[in-house]
Amino acid sequence: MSDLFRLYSWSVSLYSGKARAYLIKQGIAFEDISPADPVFQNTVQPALGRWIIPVMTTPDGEIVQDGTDIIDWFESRGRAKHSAYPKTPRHLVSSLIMEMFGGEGLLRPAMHYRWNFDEDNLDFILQQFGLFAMPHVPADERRDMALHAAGRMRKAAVAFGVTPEIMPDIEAAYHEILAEFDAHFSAQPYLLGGAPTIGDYGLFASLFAHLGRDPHPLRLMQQKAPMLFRWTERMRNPSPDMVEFIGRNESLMAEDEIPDTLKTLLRRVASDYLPEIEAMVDVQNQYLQDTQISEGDMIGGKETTRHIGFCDFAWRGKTVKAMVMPYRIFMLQRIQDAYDALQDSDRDSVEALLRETGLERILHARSTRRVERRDNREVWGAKT
Ligand SMILES: N[C@@H](CCC(=O)N[C@@H](CS)C(=O)NCC(=O)O)C(=O)O
Repeated sequence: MSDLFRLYSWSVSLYSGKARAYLIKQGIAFEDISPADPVFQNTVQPALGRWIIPVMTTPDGEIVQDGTDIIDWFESRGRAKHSAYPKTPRHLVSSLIMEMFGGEGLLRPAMHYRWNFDEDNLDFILQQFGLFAMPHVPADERRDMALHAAGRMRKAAVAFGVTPEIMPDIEAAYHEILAEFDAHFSAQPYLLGGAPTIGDYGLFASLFAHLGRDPHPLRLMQQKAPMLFRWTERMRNPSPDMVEFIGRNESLMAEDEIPDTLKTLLRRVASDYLPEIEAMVDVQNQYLQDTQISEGDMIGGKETTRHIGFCDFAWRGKTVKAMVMPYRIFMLQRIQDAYDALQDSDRDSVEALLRETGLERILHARSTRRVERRDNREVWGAKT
């Protein structure tokens, strides 16, 4: 048994980046292991009932799947150097909103810029998929197998709503998003000042493995948003890496301040992800009404089913169709739970921020049943 934490992950994997950045920034000793390792195949995967990364195993042999659960494993044991969860109300809620946006709301640009620019990306992606998935197979035999995995992911991109009709909008919106992040990271090293919080880790999911690492979007980011690119470097560096912010210390902004550049990013969540959240909640609530469910039932009936249907929503004057994944409601609940736990005066200050940024409805889009994670799986919780 290893005395280190082991992170089963790949550099090409979106959600792995979130967990890895946390381990790096917290100075936790760990080793990256490929899920092609026999221990993963023989022990970890059977325990989880599905092939999924990232997975962490602890020195005691505990298995923890999910980027957020890996982070919370350390947080709940008081083992974080800089807790990912801010102590003040607006910081906490806005950081959780950006966690959700990074992991779920930016999936369309992430998938589009990975899978629809073959001329720039495909050779690299297939080489990398082959390298990480099949390190034991000779390099010249990996490409065909990698093509098979690529075919699955292209289908997933469509299920996330990346269709030819809306590709021009995905690109136009992403160019705006790049400018907004660049403005923020020109003024702040991290989302809330001098240290990363849960929002930084969530954003790092899509903004690194896909949008900050695949050749086409990497070049775009370097050209259009060099300070965002710098943040992707900073998030992989064990040091605070704030060389351009002379004199900045490692604390969050004082007095629960939300700078204008972050308000702009919150407005972006309101325009680009809130319509989808509301549509997902509606479809999920209808599903819950139509389906016999008991508390503790596994969502989708088995580990490998992660969606319960499709939703339609309006975005930039078009209709987008996307999968409804209860995990996304789990991320939404984290925001709502944080708000619900606040005292009245703190709720007022959060509500004022959400009103100002067009996000107040995020508190009202609620599932009629909780989505919980138990034993590394998503299950239905209690009625709300
Ligand atoms: N909610 C999970 C999502 C993990 C996830 O979707 N991982 C992808 C790789 S980035 C995966 O393993 N997909 C399995 C598959 O494609 O079959 C987390 O945050 O860890």
